[in-house]
Amino acid sequence: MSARNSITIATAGHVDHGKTSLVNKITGIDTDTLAEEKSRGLSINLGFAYLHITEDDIGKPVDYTIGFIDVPGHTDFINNALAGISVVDSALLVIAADDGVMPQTREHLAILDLLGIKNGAIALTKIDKSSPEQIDKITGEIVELLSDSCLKHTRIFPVSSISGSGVAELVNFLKQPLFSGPLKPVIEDKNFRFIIDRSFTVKGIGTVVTGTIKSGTVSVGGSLVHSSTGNTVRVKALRHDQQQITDASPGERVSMNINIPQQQIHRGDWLLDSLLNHPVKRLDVKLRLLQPIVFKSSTQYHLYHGASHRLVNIRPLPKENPVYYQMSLAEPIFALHGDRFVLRDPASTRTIGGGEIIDILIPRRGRSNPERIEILKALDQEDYTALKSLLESQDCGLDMDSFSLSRNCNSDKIALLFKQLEEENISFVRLKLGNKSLPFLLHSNFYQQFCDTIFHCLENYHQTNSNQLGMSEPALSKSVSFKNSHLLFHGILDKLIAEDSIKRTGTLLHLPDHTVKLSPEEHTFMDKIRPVLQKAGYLPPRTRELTEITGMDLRTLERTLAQARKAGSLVQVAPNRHYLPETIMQLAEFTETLAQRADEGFSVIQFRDEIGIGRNLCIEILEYFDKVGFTRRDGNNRFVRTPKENLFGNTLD
Ligand SMILES: Nc1nc2c(ncn2[C@@H]2O[C@H](COP(=O)(O)OP(=O)(O)OP(=O)(O)O)[C@@H](O)[C@H]2O)c(=O)[nH]1
Ligand SMILES: [Mg+2]
Repeated sequence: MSARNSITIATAGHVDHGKTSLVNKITGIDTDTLAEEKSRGLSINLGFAYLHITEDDIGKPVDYTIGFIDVPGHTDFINNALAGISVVDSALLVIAADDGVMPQTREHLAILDLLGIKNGAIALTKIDKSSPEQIDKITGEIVELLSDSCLKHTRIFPVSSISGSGVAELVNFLKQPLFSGPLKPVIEDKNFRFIIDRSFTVKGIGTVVTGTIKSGTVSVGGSLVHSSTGNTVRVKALRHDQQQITDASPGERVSMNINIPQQQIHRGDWLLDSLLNHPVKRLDVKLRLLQPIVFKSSTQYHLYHGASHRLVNIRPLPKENPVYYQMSLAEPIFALHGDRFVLRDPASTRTIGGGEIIDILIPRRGRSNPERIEILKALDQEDYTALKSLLESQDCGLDMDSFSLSRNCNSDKIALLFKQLEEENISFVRLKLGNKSLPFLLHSNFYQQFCDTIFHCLENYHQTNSNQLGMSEPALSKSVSFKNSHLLFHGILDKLIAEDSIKRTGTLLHLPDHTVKLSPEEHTFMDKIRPVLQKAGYLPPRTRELTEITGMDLRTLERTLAQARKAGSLVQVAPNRHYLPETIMQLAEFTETLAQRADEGFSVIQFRDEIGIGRNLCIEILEYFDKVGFTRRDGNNRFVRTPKENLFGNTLD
């Protein structure tokens, strides 16, 4: 990884207070590049400039850079200012000594505060135009202004961009963090996120985007997802200011040459690790309001997040004394837990508040019930404490796929979190649920409670139904009154089955030592019909035909069939059709293979054509599969819901 060390600082402050002039004095670069900026004498769009430091204080060669994002102060261009300030960790608040604290000084400071930007400095500009008394007076005003802000410990540097007085001291202060060791964490534990603030086309090169790396690392040749189109892009080249580089890390401002048309790219888009390609339209947030506001559910407010701007509806969670709020967006956003944002009023004339995103994976129901608020409180903590609180309080367990997406934890971070839990002797089980890639965690106390109720329920069932092999999964779930998701119940059963604590035979669940004794007549019956059914395969004889084969009268046959079903020896698919459990497994395997080839689902006709049995019997088989939860019907098509082993288990030995 690169030995470069860099910080990015955004300017802030009222119009005409000397932000652009100061950046120019420090870097030698005029960031007002637009003709309109020149003619009006003010900044409109964001400007970018770099100060490269090649020697440290004792003359040793170093590769350090201070990147500046110069923002416009005029209130008309606040959108641009927000896009610039939202992506940095440090700020340079510029206040002119002749003018003092003005409306956008206050507003920009409030924004820095809402975004939690604590690093930076205050430049008191135009001291060449001001008397010492005036400078003292304004310094006093500034100290007062900063006293309850995040910049209260920040130093004030009197400077003149005309004479250059005070500028060297300011630069010395700004570059200190670069000299005090690497700014980046030793291990990067987050996946890659890059906020695009500009894009253009370079002849012979193609599309170039510039922006700031919010987290993770990137290398030339890497592949990323472009947020608003979902397209995969390849990083053809990387630059840090003028310098070609091979990789880059968090906090760095870089430009990337990528292989998608420039017209598809807008300020505020992201380039992301594909794991983070998850647009959302609802966010649960912690909000700090500058003044009390009663949000009207029909009114839209302006949300600034990263370099993006969206309209949102806001409602408190709950209505009385809320700390948390839910924002609903018409256009999706790529936000994650911990991201900061700023809110402006419906007319976008003033900043009304801002805060932190708490959750992006919002349940459909119960957005403000007490249980949900408890979850939000747990989530509103650093990663390990949040994980631990949720694990200890939630009997519905913890989906680590969701946790790691929402909080951008990479696999190293997840491994570290698990290690921390183990070190603290927090006992939990890992369940494999559905197609999730990370385990689902359940605290051992809850797991044990669930297991005890399941064992208890099966014992009772076996006692009162000794002639039945066991219960189906839905029946068991109902009888233990399992209130959490079907997927979790299934995961717990899978674990119990894997540990041989319970058994699944056909579709029936039972304790391992529970078997059903067939009467001698039933044994003889099974011995007789098993080879017949094996030979018949997918097309078993109907009940009536079985009377002929067995020589039994219909009533006796039906009674015997019912007993064989309870014992798990036969499966009834339709009123007059019984299969051997192993044939059901073969049918399920056939269905799985068919479904794998048909992304859009498969029809009865396709099923019939491939399996080569009559349409009516096909419908009976598929309806049976629907009923037991193996397949799902949507119009004319069917899909497989779960791997066959999850439902049909071991066939009888
Ligand atoms: N005398 C004096 N004039 C200054 C100083 N700094 C800036 N100016 C002048 O103040 C005017 C505004 O300066 P800018 O640097 O464009 O101010 P800005 O804060 O970037 O303005 P916006 O980007 O539009 O918000 C220009 O005419 C500058 O020449 C200074 O230290 N001393
Ligand atoms: Mg300017």
